[in-house]
Amino acid sequence: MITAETGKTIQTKNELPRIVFIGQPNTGKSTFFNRVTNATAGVANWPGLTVDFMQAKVERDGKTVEFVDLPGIYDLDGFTEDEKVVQDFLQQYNFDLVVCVVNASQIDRQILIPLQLKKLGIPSLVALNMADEVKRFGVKINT
Ligand SMILES: Nc1nc2c(ncn2[C@@H]2O[C@H](COP(=O)(O)OP(=O)(O)OP(=O)(O)O)[C@@H](O)[C@H]2O)c(=O)[nH]1
Ligand SMILES: [Mg+2]
Repeated sequence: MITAETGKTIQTKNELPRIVFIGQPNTGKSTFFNRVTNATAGVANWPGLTVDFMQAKVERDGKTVEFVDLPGIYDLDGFTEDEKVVQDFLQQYNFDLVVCVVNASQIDRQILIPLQLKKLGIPSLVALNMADEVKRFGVKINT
């Protein structure tokens, strides 16, 4: 069973393992995040950043992990406000894993961020979401 605990403050050194959700807008990051954290996440104000993020601590098998849901972006090197927020987050905070949520029916248009994460050497995995759409569109994925 997963239990989640809401917190208003964030530590800047991660004593807890921290997992961060990144990806293009509308790929299902927040849906995934809410599912993982039991939809009890709290909004936290991160010092040095202009927007609030969802964050939640999840306890499982006696271990606590912190999850953070970041805004959707198209390009880790981009110049929009949200892209700047994600860049600042990755530069200013410690994290242990980035989960890049991808709409699996649009991999050709969404592969940029996973490749950028790889190039930066950031520990990350790609979550192929929208499996129902993949099925509906008859897309075949060579994982
Ligand atoms: N068909 C389908 N829809 C999904 C799936 N996962 C999420 N959605 C829907 O996709 C829409 C966007 O989901 P969000 O979780 O808000 O996406 P997001 O990546 O957090 O979006 P931003 O915060 O704007 O970047 C919502 O309507 C979800 O219900 C999925 O696996 N299949
Ligand atoms: Mg979201």
